[in-house]
Amino acid sequence: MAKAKKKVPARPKASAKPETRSNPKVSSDPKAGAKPEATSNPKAGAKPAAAGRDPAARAPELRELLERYNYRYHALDDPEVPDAEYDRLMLELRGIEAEHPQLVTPNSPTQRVGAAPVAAFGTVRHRIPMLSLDNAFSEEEVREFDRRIRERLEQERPVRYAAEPKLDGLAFSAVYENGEFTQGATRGDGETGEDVTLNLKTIAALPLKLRSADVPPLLEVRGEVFMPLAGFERFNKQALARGEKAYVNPRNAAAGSLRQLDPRMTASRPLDLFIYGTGYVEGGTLPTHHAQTLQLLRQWGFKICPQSKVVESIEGCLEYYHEMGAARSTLPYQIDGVVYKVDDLDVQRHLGFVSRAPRWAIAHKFPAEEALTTVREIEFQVGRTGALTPVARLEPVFVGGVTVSNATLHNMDELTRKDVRVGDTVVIRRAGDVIPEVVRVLPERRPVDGPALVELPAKCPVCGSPVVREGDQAIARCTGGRTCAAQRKEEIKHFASRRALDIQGLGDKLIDQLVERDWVRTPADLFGLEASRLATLDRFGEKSAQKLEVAIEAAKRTSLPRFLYALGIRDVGEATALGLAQYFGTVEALRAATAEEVQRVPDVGPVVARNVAAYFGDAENAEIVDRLLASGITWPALDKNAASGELTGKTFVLTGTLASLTRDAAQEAIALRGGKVSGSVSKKTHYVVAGTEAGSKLRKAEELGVEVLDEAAFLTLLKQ
Ligand code: IWH
Repeated sequence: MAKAKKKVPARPKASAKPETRSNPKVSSDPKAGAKPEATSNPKAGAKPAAAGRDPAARAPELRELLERYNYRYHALDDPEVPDAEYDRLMLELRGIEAEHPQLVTPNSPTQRVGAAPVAAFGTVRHRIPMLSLDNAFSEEEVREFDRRIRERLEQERPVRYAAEPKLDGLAFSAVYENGEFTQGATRGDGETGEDVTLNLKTIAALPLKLRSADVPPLLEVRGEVFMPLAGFERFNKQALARGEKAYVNPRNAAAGSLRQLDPRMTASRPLDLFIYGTGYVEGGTLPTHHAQTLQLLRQWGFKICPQSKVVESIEGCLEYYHEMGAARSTLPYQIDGVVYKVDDLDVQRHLGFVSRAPRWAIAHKFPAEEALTTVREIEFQVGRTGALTPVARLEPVFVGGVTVSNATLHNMDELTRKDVRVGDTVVIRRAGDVIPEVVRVLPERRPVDGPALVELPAKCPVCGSPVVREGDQAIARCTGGRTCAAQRKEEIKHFASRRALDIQGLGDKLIDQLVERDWVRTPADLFGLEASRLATLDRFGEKSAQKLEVAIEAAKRTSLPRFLYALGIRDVGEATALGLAQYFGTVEALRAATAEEVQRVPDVGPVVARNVAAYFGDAENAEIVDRLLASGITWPALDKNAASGELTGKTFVLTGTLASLTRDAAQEAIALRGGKVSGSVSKKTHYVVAGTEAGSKLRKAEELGVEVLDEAAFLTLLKQ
């Protein structure tokens, strides 16, 4: 999975004005910063400027260092020196070049700042046309693609593919002559593109000089320029603040930024790029397979997408599609699908092209995440804590792979800001498993004489209790508490949910019925339900009733953190529940604690502490907790093994499948001992726990020399 990239929003130009500079996190990144040897390296030179040194000798030395650090930072994602050191060397080189203009070289790292504007772009004829890919929108289409290939090859055995994400950006070509970047172009119509050499030069991820003496004398690479999401959001915010227009999506932002006539404008945009292949090449020899070529390009200095991967068959492609689909929302950039390419380049050549697309590659698109529909109604939903959420009831629309008929409007402030009204045509977004939301209204499609904006109801639409909005908070709440059926239902849904008591088979519809019949008023009532009674529910047989009774019984064995989380105390999420459990060790100790005492728990602030104390201080809650405990809910005592914190400060990355425990259970076990689980492997990772079918994370761990634990070793570590 993708890492939450620490430097995605980076303004990597060392020349950039300070206010446009990167996320300050970057500079404080201990990975980059905690390397004292980097600054004591005599070559890197802790000395101020090159006083007394021969500038003609110092300049190339500085360029080499800067190129190397730039490569480590961008292409390898593994900075060697702190940003400040990089900046210092850049300033030194800039100083020398200002004093001795004859020493400036066209591809000096200082030359990325952006040249003078041009009147128009020249055109570049691509020596090999830049084609587009065929799209597949379903598994069947992908299997059909593979079947056609094997038919043409008269081959039964599976085809090996190179798979990679399809970035939502702009395709470009970059030509290197004798290892020096000489020309860059957009794809254009595929035959000719625009000469954007000076603009591409401002993108720090593009090497200006390749890091090997034996690159082909003429080498064209191709890739995608894109604007990472963090940079896109930041840029749009700044544009709006200046009274300028925001870009509608990262793709347009990348295209608009690369096609600026003033390269200094391009330089000021947070662009990034990946190289995904070669174009025209003269001299030298390249590997026989696509994935090998990418590895070589990375060694030469190019930035290759870290998610690219080789799979052994079309099944592997489909698995990759699902993996990337799941990772999509966590990636630092927008992707609209994945691409599969036959890995063997001879086979690619043999397969050739049909009209304008290769037979050996296909783009497998993700379902569109945005769609247009109309608002039928706007209603208010009441949540577990009484919060009223405005919800748009929609003309059903297929988006993000499912049919959506409701979308959240979050709260009154959002509703007012977006000005969503009944009858409006709206953009709906459903990204991954996130609740669908109304993104915006198309004002030009608003019906004349449509209704006014809905107002916050004064009374709860479910129970009629007064609705209050505390202070200037965005959230309005029903004051009914457990007298409100909606709050009762939601409390029980939360209690039974997967990350709480995880009562198998107790779904939302069933809970609605149980509450409506008043068989269940509070979570404690769940443990008095008998199969004979459950069997009389709508669409519920003897068998499912039996099963549910067993599941409810089984859910009594839990852990203290889960139990505390399940209670649904306001603002107590899983992390807080864990902290409370570790600090107090028993529910009795926690119940007896005052707000001041609760606040001593790490990361618990005064508001949460007050909520916790207030929860247990409430007579009805106290009775519920008593009844829950009396019904036999238990958890292993938090002895030394469980909450001893022996993994404090240790970071784990989980990859692959473990046979004896789920990912959640592994994560819980680590957290209970004070460790942390992270999504991506870096030098800071202490252990990578590798189950079966571990993929790129395992490779990365091996590359970085991070300790890898198999399942047995991991379990041993937990038992220590
Ligand atoms: C001040 N960066 O582009 C400043 N650490 O080796 C300078 C440089 C950078 C930032 C801020 C974010 C980014 C860092 C390195 C190399 C290239 C580069 C580095």
